[in-house]
Amino acid sequence: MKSTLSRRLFLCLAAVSPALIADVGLAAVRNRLVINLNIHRRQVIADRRTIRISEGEEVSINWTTDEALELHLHGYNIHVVATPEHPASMSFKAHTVGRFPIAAHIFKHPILTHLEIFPR
Ligand SMILES: [Cu+2]
Repeated sequence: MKSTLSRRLFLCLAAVSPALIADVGLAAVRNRLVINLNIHRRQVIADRRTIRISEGEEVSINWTTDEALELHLHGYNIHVVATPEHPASMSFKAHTVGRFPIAAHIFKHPILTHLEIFPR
């Protein structure tokens, strides 16, 4: 289990820009899982459509986007507004297991990705 998390953190590190590596490094020391996601043309640019984490993890989902969007993590009911100039972050503890959509609050309410939180 622990090695899976380390691997995920490494993959995360490998995917981010140099400017963000310091943040991720700092976050790793504090035992926080940092997930960086980029939205381009209303789609998340990622190799997987679903984010999988474990119950109890401290998580930050950092968003960059090519247009201003209000983002909504359903279930946890976290809203943030991200713009091209101002990335946004959702930080929370994964206290509740389940599958939660993250959607953009624009016409048709498109689901960008799902967050799956598994029991420990
Ligand atoms: Cu919503």
